[in-house]
Amino acid sequence: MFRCGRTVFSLDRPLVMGIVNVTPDSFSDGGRHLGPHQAILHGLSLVEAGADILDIGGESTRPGAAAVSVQDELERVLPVLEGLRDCGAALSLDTMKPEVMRAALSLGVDMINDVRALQAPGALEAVAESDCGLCLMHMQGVPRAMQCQPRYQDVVAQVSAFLRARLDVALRAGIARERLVIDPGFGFGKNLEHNVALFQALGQFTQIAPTLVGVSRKSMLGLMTGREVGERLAASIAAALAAAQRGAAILRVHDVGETVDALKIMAILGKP
Ligand code: 7PM
Repeated sequence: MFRCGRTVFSLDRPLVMGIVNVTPDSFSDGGRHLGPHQAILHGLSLVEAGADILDIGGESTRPGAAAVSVQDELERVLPVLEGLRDCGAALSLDTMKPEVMRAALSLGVDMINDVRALQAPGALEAVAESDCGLCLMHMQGVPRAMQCQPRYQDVVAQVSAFLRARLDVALRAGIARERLVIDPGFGFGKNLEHNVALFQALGQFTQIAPTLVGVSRKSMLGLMTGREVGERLAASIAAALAAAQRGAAILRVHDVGETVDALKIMAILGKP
């Protein structure tokens, strides 16, 4: 079960989280969703396509990205949250800033997706009093430099130890277990070998907590297929299905309609 603000998901099938970028520098969308109006329309189209959750991000966490101020992030994101509040999907906000979390929660956001796993001072306190769902993600380093020389002794052991520790901290802060999902953070301070090892170990992560997987259009798929970012749809669908087969609870994707169709086929034809 996943308690996520206004919605309680049973997790009897993988949920599809559609990505709504409000950043002008988003690599995957080439800035197409610049501005609240465009982002709202895009979000509505993803709901129409079958998204269970919309993940709205106003601060780019991409490798090499520059930091965004609290004020800029709020200006980008709040109008989009307001415009999508009653869209029919749960609303997630992709942020690492406690001030942004608080403002979004007071607007009724259902979930906080934090690539820093609530390590920012004040982040735990900002979410503890609410009933929002939370995604705790692993990242090595900071977005600006994380892809420089990622190194691990044992990537699966280290990432799972980190996520267990953050889960414990959240539980001790009074956050109910049913509100928490974990995420190995594909591409966040990991090379291809690390990403593949983590993916193949998804079964271990799902034993810790419901697991979110975000690999849509990522460079790991580019490295495996030789495709540029605009040509990674088939690879993204295949990766989403592989994640679902390994027990992922939530699939974070750009191409919602295609992923929903693929999951429908797998639910019937892929039965053991
Ligand atoms: C450039 C590189 C732009 C990477 C955007 C990205 C995840 C996430 C992102 C993820 C969770 C993207 C990423 N990825 N949040 N936010 N898990 N929880 O492809 O894998 O959208 S940003």
